[in-house]
Amino acid sequence: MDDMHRKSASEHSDQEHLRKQMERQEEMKGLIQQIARESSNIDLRIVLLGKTGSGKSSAGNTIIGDFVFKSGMSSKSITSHCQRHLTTVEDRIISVIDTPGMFDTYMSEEQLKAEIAKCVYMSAPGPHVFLLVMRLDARYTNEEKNTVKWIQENFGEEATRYTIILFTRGDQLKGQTLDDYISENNDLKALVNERGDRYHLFNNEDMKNRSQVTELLEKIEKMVKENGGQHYTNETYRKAQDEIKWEAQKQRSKGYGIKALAVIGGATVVAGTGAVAVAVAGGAGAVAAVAGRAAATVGAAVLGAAKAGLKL
Ligand SMILES: Nc1nc2c(ncn2[C@@H]2O[C@H](COP(=O)(O)OP(=O)(O)O)[C@@H](O)[C@H]2O)c(=O)[nH]1
Ligand SMILES: [Mg+2]
Repeated sequence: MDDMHRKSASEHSDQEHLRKQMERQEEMKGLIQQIARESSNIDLRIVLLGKTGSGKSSAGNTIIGDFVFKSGMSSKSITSHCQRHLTTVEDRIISVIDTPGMFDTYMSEEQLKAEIAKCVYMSAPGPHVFLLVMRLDARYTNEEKNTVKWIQENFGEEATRYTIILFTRGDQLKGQTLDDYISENNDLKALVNERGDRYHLFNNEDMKNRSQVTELLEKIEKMVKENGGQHYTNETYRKAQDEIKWEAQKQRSKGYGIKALAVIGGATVVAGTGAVAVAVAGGAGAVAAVAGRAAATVGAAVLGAAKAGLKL
């Protein structure tokens, strides 16, 4: 390759890199806006972690009771991005976050960081539980041990208190009880002992069996109680939550702005203060998306409208 071609190839890859970065930023912005709209109503946040093929997506589907996450052995069905799905179980809104096997799929350092960040925003202000998903029939290999290590490295020792092991492939027990099975395997026994009774078994082939889900939710609830009713959090989560709160506030003020504009706009007969409010609200509606001061400005518009005798 001559110099000119080499230069143009490197410029192209720089541009490509920049384009990808911008795409990611846009995606994050959209995600934060969505989370800001929905997150205050969620009762329980569940994050599924584990190596590829352990049954995370299937377990997510079992919890939800529908095939919302792609699952399977083929490369096409491997989860490559974090995904979040909301569901209602017994009147409680549950947010289930499926993740790619972050420690075993090939991803660039940058992609991995972006995925973790996404997962953090999706489960902000912090998950109530990390479900560490493991195949019951897989030997507890170094890879599984690495999964445990990965959680601790990324979320700290503290995360252990919020982790429940979820074994999959319960259908392969063939009459044996889970406890018998575990007692025959020293590594598994050690892993489970570290976590008290915080483990559970799913048969994802039998999605209709809802009692396995109810029992898991009971175990999660018990653990949350033991953790003083708290969800997991750390500095990264706190920062994410601040950003989400800020976005929610922006959305609210934008909503007020639009509402004020609509109401006042339809009431132009109101003289004096009303007219001022139209001007301020109109401006604020547009500015709210970008300016921090928007809330105050919209506040003034709402106040103006109130003074003019309008109900927003
Ligand atoms: N027999 C059986 N197969 C399962 C069970 N859970 C998952 N699988 C299968 O294991 C494979 C990998 O599952 P998937 O949910 O995609 O794993 P993920 O990579 O961790 O998301 C799929 O072919 C599933 O059908 C289970 O409880 N029993
Ligand atoms: Mg998956």
